[in-house]
Amino acid sequence: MDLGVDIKSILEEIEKVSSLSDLYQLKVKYLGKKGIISQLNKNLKDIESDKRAEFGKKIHELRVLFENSYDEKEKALKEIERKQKLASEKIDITLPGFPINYGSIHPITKVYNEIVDIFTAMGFEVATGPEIESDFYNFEALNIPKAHPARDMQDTFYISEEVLLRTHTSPVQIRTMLEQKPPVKIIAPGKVYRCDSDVTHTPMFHQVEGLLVDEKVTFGDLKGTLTLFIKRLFGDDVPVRFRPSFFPFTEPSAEVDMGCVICNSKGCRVCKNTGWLEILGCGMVHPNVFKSVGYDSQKYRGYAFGMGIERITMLKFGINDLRLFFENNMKFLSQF
Ligand code: 2NL
Repeated sequence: MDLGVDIKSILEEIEKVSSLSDLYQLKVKYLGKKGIISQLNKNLKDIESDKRAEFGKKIHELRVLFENSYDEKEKALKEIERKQKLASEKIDITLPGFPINYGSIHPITKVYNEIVDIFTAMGFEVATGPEIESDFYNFEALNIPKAHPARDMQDTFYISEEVLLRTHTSPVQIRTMLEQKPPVKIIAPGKVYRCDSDVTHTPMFHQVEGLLVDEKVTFGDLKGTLTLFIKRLFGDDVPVRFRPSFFPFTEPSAEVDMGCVICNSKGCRVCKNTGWLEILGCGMVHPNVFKSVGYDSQKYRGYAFGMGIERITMLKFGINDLRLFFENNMKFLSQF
């Protein structure tokens, strides 16, 4: 009694399959509607009746054999597929992560904050004001006459004939004096603008100005305050000297030098072999400035000073190129 199929070769066929899709093809080939085993069942009715039961039993045995073999193979292939999937999705948690670049405080901001801290500890209040100013606050009220070179088109960014970008933070102090009576004790830190751009000048830079107005204020008070300030910023041992100078808004006026921190006063390129570095300008408030804000210059005296933060930062950290402050190079900035 023969079914006319080679069971051994069928089982071999299952065994040789290497993918699930090929295996499903085999299922169709044998068990599908028109499959070989299904076909045998259909032929059953043509078998002589005395042999039909035995024939049917054999077909059933064949089906069970096929199905068992099939199930086993399907299980094995699914396991292989699962392992391949797991291997391809494996994450090596021991690999180093992508580095995160942390930001840092800009050196200008650091020195700006340090200067503000020193003066607030001495009792100065921080005052701020607009960067877009009028000719009156930036020049007129500061005793800077119409023909003064500081008002030249080459130095000032004009928005219109009357409106400009402030060239110093002095207008903040003018506004403060117009708003309040003495005593006044303020510093005005912030951005200022000059139409100037080369290796040692940028169109925007930072300044801190200071103003103290009261009765009986002397040049000695100014000297003491600024000397203390410089020593707090650069160390107690740094020498400080005052030199006569000129500003339209102060009289008398002085420039303040400190011993060269680059060469320790021995003489170098930075201090041009003088052993001194200029870091501040200052003076006693000019009576014409008091007049333009309505202060009685018979009753009140004041001192004022101003400094550029970029220059002080360069001296403090030994930075020799102003442009480094504006390039946002992380390797440079993260050093501070
Ligand atoms: C410098 C010099 C200075 C002032 C700024 C000032 C302000 C008022 C009245 C009088 Cl409201 N003076 N400011 C005074 C002297 C010098 O700055 O070299 N700045 C970078």
